Amino acid sequence: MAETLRVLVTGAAGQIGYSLLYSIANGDVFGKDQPIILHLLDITPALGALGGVKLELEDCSLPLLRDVVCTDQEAVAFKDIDIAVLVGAMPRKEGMERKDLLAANVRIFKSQGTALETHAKKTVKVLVVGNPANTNCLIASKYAPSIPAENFSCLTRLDHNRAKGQVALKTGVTAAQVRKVTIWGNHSSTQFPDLRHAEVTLATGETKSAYDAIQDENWIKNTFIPVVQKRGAAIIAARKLSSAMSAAKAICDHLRDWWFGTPENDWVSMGVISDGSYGVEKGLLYSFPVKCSNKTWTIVQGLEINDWARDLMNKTAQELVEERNDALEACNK
Ligand code: NAX
Repeated sequence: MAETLRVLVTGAAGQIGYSLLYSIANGDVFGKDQPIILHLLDITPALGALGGVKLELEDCSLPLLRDVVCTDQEAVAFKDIDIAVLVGAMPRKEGMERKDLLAANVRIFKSQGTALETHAKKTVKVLVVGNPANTNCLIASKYAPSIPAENFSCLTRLDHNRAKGQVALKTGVTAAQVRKVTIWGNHSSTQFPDLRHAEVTLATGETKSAYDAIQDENWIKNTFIPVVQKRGAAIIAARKLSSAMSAAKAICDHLRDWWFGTPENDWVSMGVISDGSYGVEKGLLYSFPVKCSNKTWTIVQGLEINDWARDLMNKTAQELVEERNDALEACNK
């Protein structure tokens, strides 16, 4: 059996935490022979609910789960962890602007970046989910300078999965038959869900480009893109709560692919530190198409970018530059 992994989930008493913890503890993410110790962090008023989550985890009778540490102390939560899933944040409510969220969350991620630096293993892999995810991730990384920036990523896999789901519905196939979709940029409504390199294997067994399979460029530009961009808001409007089940599934997909690698003929979207690829400012935390192997991601290179795509990629980059600048200003206050 492998050495026990210490996996931290913050905001563990929240709705994403509730949907996520079973899958991690059940071996659905790091493998069925990987023992796990869960570190669950939440704020003090949520400790009662968190205790209830621990009781339920015990009642799941999971063979891989070795211990569950519940705490409101970062020093305990971040101690010797191998994986950090930073979910805890103030969630976006109906009508709330992302900017309102920024200042409140910068404080949280500055503190948690510092806790990573001080207490976590230097090999820790960090996935930031709490919004604004890209910028929170950048801030956490900034305050953990001895941990490689490549060990930080933010979740755009939910957007990626949403894009696959929409194409699958449109073309009458399953999501598994849709490959190579890309989410560029920010996990926000400026993101660019890109089908220009995507492929669909039709029911006949024939593989076509997504554009040829869909045969409706107008739908791609005027329905598909806004639907994916605004899906989070549509779910809040319908549920009066933000996505949780699909978010938890996307977190598992992101972590599993980072850990075990992406399939040969596909890629995934992850928010990662830009190395300047595709003209995206170096150091920006931007969602790219990536392939993973040996627990390392690499940005897919050589995709053709036309003027239309460039414009959309720049727009979302610009929003990230503004968020970053506002966040850095808030850090110094
Ligand atoms: P909930 O409000 O249900 O849960 C958040 C939990 O975080 C609460 O238990 C709260 O007490 C805790 N928390 C707050 N501050 C904390 C801190 N400083 N340390 C530890 N815990 C803290 O929200 P939920 O629906 O679970 O969403 C969590 C976050 O995920 C939100 O920021 C949300 O916007 C974000 N999302 C990000 C997505 C992505 O794709 N990147 C998609 C889903 C989701 O909307």
